[in-house]
Amino acid sequence: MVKRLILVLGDQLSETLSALREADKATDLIVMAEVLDETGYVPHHPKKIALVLSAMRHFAQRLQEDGWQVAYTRLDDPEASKSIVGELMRRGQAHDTSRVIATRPGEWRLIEALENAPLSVTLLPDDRFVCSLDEFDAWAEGRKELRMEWFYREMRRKTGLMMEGDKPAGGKWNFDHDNRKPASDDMLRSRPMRFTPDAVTEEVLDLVEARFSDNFGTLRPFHFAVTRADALRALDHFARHLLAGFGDYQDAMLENDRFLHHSLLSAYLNLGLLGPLEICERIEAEWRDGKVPVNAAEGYVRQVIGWREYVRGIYFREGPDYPARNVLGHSRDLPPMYWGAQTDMNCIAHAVGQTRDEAYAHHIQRLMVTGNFALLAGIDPHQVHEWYLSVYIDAYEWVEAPNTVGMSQFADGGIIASKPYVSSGNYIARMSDYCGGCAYSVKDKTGERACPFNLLFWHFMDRHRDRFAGNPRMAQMYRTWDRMTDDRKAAVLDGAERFLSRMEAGESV
Ligand code: FAD
Ligand code: DLZ
Ligand code: SF4
Repeated sequence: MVKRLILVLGDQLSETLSALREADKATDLIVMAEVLDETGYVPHHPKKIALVLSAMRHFAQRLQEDGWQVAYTRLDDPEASKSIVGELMRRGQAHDTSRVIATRPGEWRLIEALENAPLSVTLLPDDRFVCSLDEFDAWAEGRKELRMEWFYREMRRKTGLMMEGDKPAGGKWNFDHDNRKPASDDMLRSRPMRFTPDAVTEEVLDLVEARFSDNFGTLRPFHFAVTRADALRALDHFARHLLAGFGDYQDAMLENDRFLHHSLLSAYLNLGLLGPLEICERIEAEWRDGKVPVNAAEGYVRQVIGWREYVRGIYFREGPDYPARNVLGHSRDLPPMYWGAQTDMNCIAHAVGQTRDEAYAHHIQRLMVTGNFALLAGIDPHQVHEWYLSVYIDAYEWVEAPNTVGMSQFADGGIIASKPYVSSGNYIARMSDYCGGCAYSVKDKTGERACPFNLLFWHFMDRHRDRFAGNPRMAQMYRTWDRMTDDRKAAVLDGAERFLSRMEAGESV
């Protein structure tokens, strides 16, 4: 007889999951379900759906081999209902129980669905993070500003990572200043590790091809790891071959190198195949063994125990309305070029084209190309949020929404970012080789060929003057704007308006 149902969601594929630790192999039934509500709440990239479903199937197989009873629902099961709660009710009726143990999901939508289900659901904390939500709230309480840097230092002290006694390794908490080098094409640079799909993955790929071919994104070739063992291989490969250059080239972008020194581990971390501490311990070991410089190891550890934990704390602290925020009142529709339509902007074409092919773009592409453009052009941040949630292999709301709505679009009014991440084309020209092959000229500040980022940057600054003029970090920019002649200002603003009108009219820009 089954006593309780143990829910394991698609991004909870960790053997140490709190719900599994609570479960009893002899009497409890694990419920895992591929359901339409989860595959369809946004039009996920086909690679993302394939990754989640294949990793779920492999994880279920492993649990069964380990002696667990698992009720697994496949997407094409004719008996299946379309939601997680529907599947729990169906399994509960079949086994005459309404008791459910679950680890708290990473999205308010599902938390609310479980809390309101006509079942007796116990939600356990998701403790696959360095910082619990209570600990984050205690850190945040009473602070005027929730700056990541202060939070990150707490996490360094707490974990002892990259510490020498009570001092930060190398004498500085943050080596970001060293991490802004542009990269050049290097034929000898290693590539991220690729995995050949096994029979389980091939079956999932056929299913995704049959059902989700209308979604934006290329399904094959598919080379992601779908098991913990392979994810650990990917970590090892990154640590040995790519980590050393991570710091220096973290912000660089190249047309012909989509991955540079990035790890591509976010998908595995967010699914639960890898844990944040084991990754950081491995990274730290490379530095302690003298194999990588301190700026590389510190830079990497900061992203994982700093940014990743911090954005999660903000998402849950701010509540379910966070993804709907729009303090700048932006309302333009996301233009079709985000879904692959033709654009003359080479940087956007590359960032979007790579996103279509790989379900991946690195942080600076997300922040300073697609994110920067959306913010400058005044796109509705909710549409921007749904785009990021759809198209990236690692996108789950708890991590995507604070990055998009907060960091990238400033739609939360500055909880995450102390100033908006906006720049003219100069930044992209400095950090990438995109501008050389562009129909626009990054050197032109006005006129027909002027880079749209140059025009829109000042349009943004001008239209949000009331909000930002008092921000000391933006004062220099306003002084530059104020020094321009009225004619020049008018030429910039007219150029920006003409560009936005053409874009709104559906013209290719
Ligand atoms: P690397 O560059 O190798 O970085 C190492 C690890 O640090 C990543 O694997 C990731 O786990 C962590 N990390 C780095 N930056 C962040 C960050 N800002 N927030 C959280 N974790 C971070 N990351 C996601 O995991 N899911 C998302 O849906 C997501 N959406 C984003 C949307 C926008 C608009 C922006 C600007 C950033 C977003 N990020 C998101 C953060 C970051 O871009 C990705 O974590 C990173 O690009 C993943 O690639 P990687 O594993 O090669 O990372
Ligand atoms: C992303 C995703 C997808 C595509 N499909 C499933 C699924 O069929 N079943 C499931 O349990 N989880 C899936 N997921 C992950 C969930 O959407 C994720 O658990 C929530 O967004 C909370 O983070
Ligand atoms: Fe992008 Fe402007 Fe450079 Fe073209 S010129 S690639 S639009 S930054």
